[in-house]
Amino acid sequence: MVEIRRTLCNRDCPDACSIEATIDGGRVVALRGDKDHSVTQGFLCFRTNQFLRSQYAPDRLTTPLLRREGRLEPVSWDEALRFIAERLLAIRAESGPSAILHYRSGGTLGVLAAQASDLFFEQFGPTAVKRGDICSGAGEAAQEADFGVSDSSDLSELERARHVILWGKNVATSSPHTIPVLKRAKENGASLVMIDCVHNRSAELCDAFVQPRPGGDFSLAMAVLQVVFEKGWVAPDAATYCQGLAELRTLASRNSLAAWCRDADVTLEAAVDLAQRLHDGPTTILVGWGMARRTNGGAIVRALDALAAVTGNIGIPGAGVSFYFRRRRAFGSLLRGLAPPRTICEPLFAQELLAASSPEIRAVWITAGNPVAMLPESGRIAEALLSRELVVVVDRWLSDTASVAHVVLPVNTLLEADDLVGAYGHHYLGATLPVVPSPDGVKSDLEIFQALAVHVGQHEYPQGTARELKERLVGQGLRDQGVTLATLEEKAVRNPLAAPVLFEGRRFATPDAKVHLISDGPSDFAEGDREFPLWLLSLSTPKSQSSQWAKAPPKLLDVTVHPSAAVGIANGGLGWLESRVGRLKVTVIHDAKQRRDVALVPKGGHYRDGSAANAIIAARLTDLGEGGALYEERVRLVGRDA
Ligand SMILES: Nc1nc2c(c(=O)[nH]1)N[C@H]1C(S)=C(S)[C@@H](COP(=O)(O)OP(=O)(O)OC[C@H]3O[C@@H](n4cnc5c(=O)[nH]c(N)nc54)[C@H](O)[C@@H]3O)O[C@H]1N2
Ligand SMILES: Nc1nc2c(c(=O)[nH]1)N[C@H]1C(S)=C(S)[C@@H](COP(=O)(O)OP(=O)(O)OC[C@H]3O[C@@H](n4cnc5c(=O)[nH]c(N)nc54)[C@H](O)[C@@H]3O)O[C@H]1N2
Ligand SMILES: [Mo]
Repeated sequence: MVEIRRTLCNRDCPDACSIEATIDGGRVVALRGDKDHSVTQGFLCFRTNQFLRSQYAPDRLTTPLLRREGRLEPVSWDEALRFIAERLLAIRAESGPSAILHYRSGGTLGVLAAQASDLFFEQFGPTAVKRGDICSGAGEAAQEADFGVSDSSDLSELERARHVILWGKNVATSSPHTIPVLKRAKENGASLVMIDCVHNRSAELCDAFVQPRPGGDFSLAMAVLQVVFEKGWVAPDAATYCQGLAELRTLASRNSLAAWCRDADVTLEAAVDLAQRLHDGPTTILVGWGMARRTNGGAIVRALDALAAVTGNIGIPGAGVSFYFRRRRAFGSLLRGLAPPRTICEPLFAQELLAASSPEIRAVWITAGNPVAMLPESGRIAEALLSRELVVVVDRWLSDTASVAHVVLPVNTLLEADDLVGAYGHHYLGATLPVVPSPDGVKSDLEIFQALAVHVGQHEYPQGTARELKERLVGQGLRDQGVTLATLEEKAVRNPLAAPVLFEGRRFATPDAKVHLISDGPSDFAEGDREFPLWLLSLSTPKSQSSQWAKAPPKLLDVTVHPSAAVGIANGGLGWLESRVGRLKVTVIHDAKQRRDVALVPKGGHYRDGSAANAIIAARLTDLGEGGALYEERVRLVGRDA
């Protein structure tokens, strides 16, 4: 019998789509976007359209693996869990819980899966956990400093904008469900501008395109601010809701307009044009996550916040500066919130893990993440993990990280998840419901910890069903608004706790309710690097979700450069991409629309294939929020025979 079942996508993506799965004879045979979900609008992205390949991949793990004499071999759950329990208990007894690190990343945005894992390690210790955020650390910290909170108005508010600026944000790849909203905004008369150091497919949607140098956005924003101040385009009441206006003006006057523009590598006209747009009417700046992954990423986002605030583009319909949607705040917590005894900075994972002493970190539990491929200095991460006594990885496939584990535990997929999700690109919340049961031998994150809790004698760990725990996670705030678990299971619901227009009345979440404008910034202009002249940008590709590829990942990394930066290597030819950290063999693609100082590669290549960009990227921090400055590496191309 053919049946349609609905669930939400739990991938690390802003869109959190509602999926309609067609089930035939107990097997999912087709996936489609839900027409009734106001953001999904009946279509799915390429990688989720292709997800059945992963769901039914021949190499999907359906039994725990245990390393014996160097090789990972299938074992029973009982044996795997007994092995883990014995070691975790011994390590805790001998060295204390800070010798155990729990690392969780974004494999699922399910609130229950995340808390099931966090709760186990809070109760078991609390143990060491990660600190900072490889993905969005700088941007979130920037917005928290400025506004007290990082959140957004409704996505549909874009339809009321006069101008929308995609600032370092590639909606065509990373949040395709924003595109229909942008198209409606255009129909309503809005103009779209893209500011990106890369020419990408989102440019096709836009009326204007500015292509600054990587990281030149701070200087560009200062140039625009200078124009705004000089033309008297500061909102008349800005002083009533902004703190630090005079200091901001001094900062923007630190250099001449020409000098700021030269550093950003944009024309003066481009800066004036942006200032005019911000003055012209409600303008929303959509700030991409990628742009903040640089050493001055926090200052850049703070400068964009300031631009929006002083021009009055905040707290009114159609305006704002959107970086993130607070996807978790409607949900409750199963945790007590105990402080961890130790933290390991995520972007500096290898170096902090290796340096930790008294006690050393002896065991690492990795869930919903593939740090060997996705964190910088892949080689050192593999080395750091290989030198631990116990590494457990919970995943559905043998990722680069699972390959170096002592134990691998097979977990369910997004089509089998029983959870709750919010989105970081809109305000809809909903429940995921298994459209098919997990294959025999596979457990959910919750079931894994429930079983392990029994083995280690952690009696306080909740042993109820997923549904019972989901009931607990639907917070009182939601229930007061009439939203229950049953409502969320029925269909995705707009979070009633989120205001349609953020900061309406221009009251902010800072202690004095004002915007705290940036008053200082990076003082150095970018310097060229003669030896390594290209900035390496490792960017999202439609073909994968980070290291999870819809089809087999490329064995050789494709690097896209301007023809004049190809050092004589023909289009389609082979070469080496070298950084100060290492080198990778690559296929060179020419693209005359790109800047001459960038090298573009897809993120998420596999370390074991020699296609992980992170193998040649050094671990560096952003200026704020302990984010990863992943896009700061300088590289060079060299010919094949070099
Ligand atoms: N298909 C697909 N979609 C994804 C993902 C995926 O792996 N694949 N990943 C998901 C994840 S984890 C996240 S965090 C989100 C966001 O995913 P991100 O990959 O962060 O995407 P964007 O926000 O579009 O930001 C990237 C854009 O910033 C630009 N950029 C980089 N540096 C600079 C700069 O210095 N200046 C300017 N002006 N632009 C710059 C890049 O050229 C690019 O267009 O998307 C999610 N969506
Ligand atoms: N060079 C470079 N590096 C980057 C980036 C970049 O742009 N350039 N982007 C960064 C960004 S934005 C991010 S968010 C990180 C992402 O880094 P990761 O979160 O490590 O990314 P994934 O490769 O998607 O790894 C998630 C893993 O979780 C597994 N998984 C899926 N569902 C479940 C589940 O229900 N339970 C469990 N336990 N596991 C599950 C998947 O199979 C996958 O192996 O990478 C960062 N790294
Ligand atoms: Mo991310």
